Amino acid sequence: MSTTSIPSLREQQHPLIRQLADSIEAAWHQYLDLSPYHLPAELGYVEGRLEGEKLTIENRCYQTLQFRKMHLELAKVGNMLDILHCVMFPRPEYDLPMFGCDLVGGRGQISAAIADLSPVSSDRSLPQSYTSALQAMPASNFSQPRELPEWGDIFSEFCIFVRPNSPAEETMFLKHVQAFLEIHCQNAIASKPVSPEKVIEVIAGQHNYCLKQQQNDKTRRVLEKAFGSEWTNNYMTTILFDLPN
Ligand code: 18B
Repeated sequence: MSTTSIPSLREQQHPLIRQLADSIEAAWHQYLDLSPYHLPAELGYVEGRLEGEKLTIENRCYQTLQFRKMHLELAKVGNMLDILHCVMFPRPEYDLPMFGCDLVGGRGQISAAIADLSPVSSDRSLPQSYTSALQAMPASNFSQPRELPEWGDIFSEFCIFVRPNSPAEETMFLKHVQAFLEIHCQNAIASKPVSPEKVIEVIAGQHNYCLKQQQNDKTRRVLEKAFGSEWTNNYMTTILFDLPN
């Protein structure tokens, strides 16, 4: 697949965001057979103003046999805030967890780095193949772990949520996410469609995931200040965390 635009924002982002964006796309291209996913034209590239600073959003989206939508978003608020947001939404016919990742930084420091493979089954467990692969990963020890907000009960026991405080910790985070992606893509391409009963359970799990993510006030506040509440609500429910049918 060819890429249609030069990633202009990427070069201006914090190095960890740039490296992670590159490595997410590299894993997608390496393991998956990508088709384009068309966002509404006006939402592929968006500009607004936040406290006198320009807010720029750049979206990349693909789909595959197993994923209805794979979304990589880079956002930048002047020189204050750099953001990477990524979610892989499996098609509900496959019993696959949600890969999600968010990096938020400003003035040279990443303040929040989170990545997870989040369960969607009703007992909140991951498929066995994921659990064994994730348990076999070398442990990553970060000096500044962060506490999840209340809505964060969607995340798995393997979730990392940290403030990386050195280049070594940034690299450790990057490697950890690369391992998540490798495990996820390899499991996804080997997975088979599930029964109609299971599909219903997966849809319910994905709904819960999206509804909880929509409760992230920190995301909402940034977008609202630049684009207003109506635009933000629409963006959070149709682009960032749209529910599966
Ligand atoms: N998010 N994040 O994606 N968010 O989208 N994000 C923040 O240092 C944006 C996801 C998550 O402590 C912060 O505190 C904007 C996914 C969690 O209450 C800001 C966009 C996941 C927190 C933003 C965006 C996810 C968090 C505060 C759209 C996980 C902590 C930074 C481009 C898989 C929440 C800080 C808390 C924080 C902003 C998680 C500013 C605008 C996919 C748990």
